[in-house]
Amino acid sequence: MWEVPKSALYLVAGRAQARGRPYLDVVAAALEGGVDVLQMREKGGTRKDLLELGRRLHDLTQRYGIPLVVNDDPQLARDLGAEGLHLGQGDTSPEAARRIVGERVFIGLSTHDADQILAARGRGLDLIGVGPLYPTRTKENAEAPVGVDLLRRASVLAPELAAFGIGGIDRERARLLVSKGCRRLAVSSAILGASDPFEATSRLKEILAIPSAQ
Ligand code: TZP
Ligand code: MG
Repeated sequence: MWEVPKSALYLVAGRAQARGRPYLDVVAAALEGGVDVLQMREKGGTRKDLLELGRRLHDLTQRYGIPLVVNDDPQLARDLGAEGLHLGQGDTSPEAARRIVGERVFIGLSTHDADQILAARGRGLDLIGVGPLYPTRTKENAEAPVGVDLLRRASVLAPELAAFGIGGIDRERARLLVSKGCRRLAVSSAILGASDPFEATSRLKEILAIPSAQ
């Protein structure tokens, strides 16, 4: 099982976000820039198509020695031999997903308020996403922004779960989050939408390495 680093850059990646550029090249540039964990997040596609894409992404993540997380679909995670699975509040329950993927896969859950963070405890989960912290255009029908304080509170509400802030995080907001001691950040457009995804990733990693005042 992946041990989540105290400081980690989590890339949530979907083909729709590569702005017409070759998707795998964009992801490879991000991995070269230092992404610590990659999530495959596709909201459509046939089984065959998703398996093919997943295998390519898994080849890439293995080359860089980082985990691949599959969004929404425990069976796909299992078929790909992915290291992680990520669930939303409306997806398969963590317990049912655990029965499908087995013990060696880490499972994350999206949370949007304090009650959901508390309810995530004791369900065999390893990490949570907390957000959207800021407005985002990447997720369709995204919830209202939850604010940074909820991410900070997550470490008190559910200390055993690694909490990643997500949603609308750009370079400037990453700096702010790090200054508040938040070093597990998940981004999508800040990297995939950047004109130079390698540089965008490297800069975010530099920010995560800045010592915080607190
Ligand atoms: N869940 C909450 S916000 C979000 C997801 C998948 C999208 C994050 O993308 P971006 O581009 O970093 O706002
Ligand atoms: Mg989902």
